[in-house]
Amino acid sequence: KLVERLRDEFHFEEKLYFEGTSNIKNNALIIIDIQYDFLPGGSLAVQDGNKIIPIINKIQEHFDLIVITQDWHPANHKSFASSHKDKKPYDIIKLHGADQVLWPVHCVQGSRGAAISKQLETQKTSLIIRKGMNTEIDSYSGFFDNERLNSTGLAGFLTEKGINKVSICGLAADFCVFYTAMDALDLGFEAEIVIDATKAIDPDEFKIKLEAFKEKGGKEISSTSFLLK
Ligand code: VGL
Ligand code: ZN
Repeated sequence: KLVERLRDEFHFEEKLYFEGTSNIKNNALIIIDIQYDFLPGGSLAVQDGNKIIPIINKIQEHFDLIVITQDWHPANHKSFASSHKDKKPYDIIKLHGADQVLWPVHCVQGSRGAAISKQLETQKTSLIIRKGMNTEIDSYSGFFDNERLNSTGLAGFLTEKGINKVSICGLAADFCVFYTAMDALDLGFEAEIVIDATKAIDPDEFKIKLEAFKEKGGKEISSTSFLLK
């Protein structure tokens, strides 16, 4: 597993990083794409997306390490319907051999829609990972682009910080949250989705994907279980 390999490569002292620390110290919070375009009024708004922000703000105090992701596309990104002739949002095309949902233009680099919501508390955030910059390839996961050609460096960062478990929340549950969570498991992290701190574009689709995540060893957790700690 990558985590183990990185541990070896960085010569981590298991003692220093893993022993005697509370579980939560080894547990990072990954907040996915709380950007205006995914919030009510945005171009790819997730219904009630704004309602999870206070919950995300509340659980942050239970984590020592917090990472945010930010969808960050060039204006001519191939995941946009507008980049293809005679296509409309939510059509599905083949892009480099793989199915690609075409989206409305969203999270264009430097635009207001791409900005992280001011309602999200970010004082405790150590790292903002940007993704989706390659015009040709979409990037739902915070770890890799959809073709796994490029890593964002997030796995190495987390591993160097002694993280072995990630809790994932944010938008959208059925895309960026789900694929980040699946990649976390693939990379050897324990992973859980904070179920009341995420909202889906298509809740039915998310139900199916959540089952696949749990089948793979992922967990579903409620924010209330942190608040009880
Ligand atoms: C997302 C679709 C396109 C997400 C990003 O954040 O879930 N979904 N780009
Ligand atoms: Zn996107």
